[in-house]
Amino acid sequence: MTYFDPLTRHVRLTDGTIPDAAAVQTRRLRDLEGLFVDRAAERALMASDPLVYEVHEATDGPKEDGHLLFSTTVLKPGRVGAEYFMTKGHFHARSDRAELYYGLSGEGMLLLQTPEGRVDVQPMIPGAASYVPPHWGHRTINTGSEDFVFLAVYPADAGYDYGTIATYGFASAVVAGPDGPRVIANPHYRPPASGA
Ligand code: PAN
Ligand code: ZN
Repeated sequence: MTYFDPLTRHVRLTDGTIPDAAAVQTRRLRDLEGLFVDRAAERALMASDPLVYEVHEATDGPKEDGHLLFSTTVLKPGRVGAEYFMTKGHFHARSDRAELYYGLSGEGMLLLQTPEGRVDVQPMIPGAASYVPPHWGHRTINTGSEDFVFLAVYPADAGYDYGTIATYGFASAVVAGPDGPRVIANPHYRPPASGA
């Protein structure tokens, strides 16, 4: 038997960075093209192509059944039209793999959706531990004015299916309303013909 060595990573609570991160993924507006409700506002902002979020991957452990991976997401504050900055959102490639999110700083929302288009929204603040059950697509949204940072822990073989969200979208979007964040219907959402 070969044993994987235990390890510890420091997650900086001040900014969500992991000094010994195995990798840092950067997502700019260009990487989210076509996902925001207000396409004209999206095009206008594309010229400056702002940083939307970073993913700090703690380890590069084996992407195998039985292992866990963990990372932080640092989601910047900002809006495209009235809609808040958000992650691309995905289903897991192995869609029966669950995940845990833990809010570290800032405030946001976790938007979840079944393949048939049933939506759920979980508010996330520091200390909120939110469960993403198997088969739910998930996206996070920064509804505050500072970085929204959370820790994610997930099976190493979960993988990513971005294509389903890119094709159909989420049925809901989160926009700034007069009294704070509002969840609205996404006019671009295309329900899968028979449940993806
Ligand atoms: C998270 C996400 C991270 C970035 O680690 O990957 O928040 O979001 P996108 O992957 O949708 O760009 C996770 O859910 N991992 O499974
Ligand atoms: Zn995930």
